[in-house]
Amino acid sequence: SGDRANPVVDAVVLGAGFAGLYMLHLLRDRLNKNVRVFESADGVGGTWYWNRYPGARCDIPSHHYSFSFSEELEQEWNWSEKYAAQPEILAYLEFVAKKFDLAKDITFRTRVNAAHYDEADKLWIITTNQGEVVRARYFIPAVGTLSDANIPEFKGHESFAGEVYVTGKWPKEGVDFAGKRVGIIGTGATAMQAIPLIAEEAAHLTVFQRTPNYGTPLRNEPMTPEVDRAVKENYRELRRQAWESFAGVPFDRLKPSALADSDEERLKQYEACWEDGGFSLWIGCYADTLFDERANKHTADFVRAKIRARVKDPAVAEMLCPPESQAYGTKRQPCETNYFETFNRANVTLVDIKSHPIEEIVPTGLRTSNAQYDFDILIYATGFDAFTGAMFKIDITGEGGLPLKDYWSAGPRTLFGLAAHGFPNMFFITGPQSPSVLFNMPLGIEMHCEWIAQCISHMDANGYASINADPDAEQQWIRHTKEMADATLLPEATSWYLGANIPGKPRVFMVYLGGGKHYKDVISRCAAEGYTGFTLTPVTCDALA
Ligand code: NA7
Repeated sequence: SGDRANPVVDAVVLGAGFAGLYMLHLLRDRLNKNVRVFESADGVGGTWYWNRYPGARCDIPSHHYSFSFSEELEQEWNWSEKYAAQPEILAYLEFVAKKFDLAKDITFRTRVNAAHYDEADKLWIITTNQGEVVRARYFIPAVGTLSDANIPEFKGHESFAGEVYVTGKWPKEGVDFAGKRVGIIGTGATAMQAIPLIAEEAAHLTVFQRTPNYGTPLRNEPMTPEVDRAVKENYRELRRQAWESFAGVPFDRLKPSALADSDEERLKQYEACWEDGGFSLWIGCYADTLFDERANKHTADFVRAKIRARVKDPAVAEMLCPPESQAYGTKRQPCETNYFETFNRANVTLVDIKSHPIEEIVPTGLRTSNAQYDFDILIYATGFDAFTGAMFKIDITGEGGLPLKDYWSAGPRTLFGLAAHGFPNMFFITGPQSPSVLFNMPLGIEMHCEWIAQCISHMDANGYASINADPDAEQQWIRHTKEMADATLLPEATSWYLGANIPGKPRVFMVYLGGGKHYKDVISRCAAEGYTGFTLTPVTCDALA
């Protein structure tokens, strides 16, 4: 059993983003627990610490994309734009950390290398890269769902002589593009935010596109005092509406079916959602968009027509239009500002690397199968090893020394996305098989942190030492998650929801698609019924053993 000389705490939390910060606050300030948080960065913020690339901002209105647990916080903080940019969201999280005095329990610049469950003591033994060992009753890796950057290892990738940047690890001091030739690989949600701004600064920008995307306008605008006041006077009702909605953000135009409307009515509805911006067309337009191929095709045609109208060169417009074989919105809907117009600029070139793949990175740029492109700066906007990437970077072992990586070798296995069988007292936040990234993140994080805190307080009150997910319940949840996904068009896309962006990753749809409201009911009922689907082991068993 573990080294008894090492200090024991109630909980170790990894990460100081939205999730880690709130988990610390709940456990320490509501349950009076002794908590250690480890964070690899030198400050709080998580996603919003690392993603400092130009144009980074949230795609859900900030009034919704924020903590709801403190009315005082809601009233105190003022958003300057409808959709806040990265510096403002980071400042908000720094404000939260200060307001709730969180930093004093966070060890920065420290990465956890290993977390091993010690069955005899029912403790997690956690080892950091600074050589510290901490024993903890509970282990909560709040390491983020999209935090492990995917950097494809093209042949010769280390040979590039210029500057190299990764959007998800952007330097604090920023990047000066003035007078530079820039190459960017990727055209996902991140690239669509960054490309228009980089194009304005750089001498030349070459965009390497493998798959075109159905981007739609974000329509960001400055926050007016009137809107801010109206929200703050009505915040509880707005949050209630958010919880009633599918994805944790309310849309008031949603109609049941695109197929029930006439062509004229449908176009009117699409135009209205297009004008609303954000995710309105994706999840706030017709409820069958992501369920019915015919309904989906109507939206896809609408967006393609918009792209053609915005891009002057018809050949470039066609390259930017996703083909009919690619359903609309089955990959994450990117929200953009002047993305398509950017390709009308004389200093921007679009290169199709589906037809002519990148063969090699060379000191002066890169070579595709039919041409060479030279630049001074290379940017990888190539996404993340989502859901499991960051977790697998840590050597996590459960009962019997089983590595999490092995237990999940064919895809994540969880009960409610909150826990995995054989890994007692370990909890995930917005983990795989929960609504996760298809739900308003701060609210989803609050839901999970509150469930975990309630569970721990239940265990304390009833004298339990450990909680473990039952294999049967877990299997049932995996099956249910798959059924919910299979009812939609989403598993057909080669998306990171499915792990399809990472070579060799098992293709399993990793998000629970039953909707946030239903999901919350399910996990609340589980708690109310004394944690059905979990085995709780009393403290007394330890003493007898
Ligand atoms: P995404 O959506 O995964 O986009 C990554 C982009 O990089 C996408 O266009 C990919 O093309 C491209 N990519 C990835 N690997 C390669 C290789 N090997 N060669 C060429 N092109 C490649 O990541 P984002 O960061 O944009 O967005 C992630 C989420 O973060 C976002 O949805 C928000 O929720 C926040 P592909 O489409 O795979 O052909």
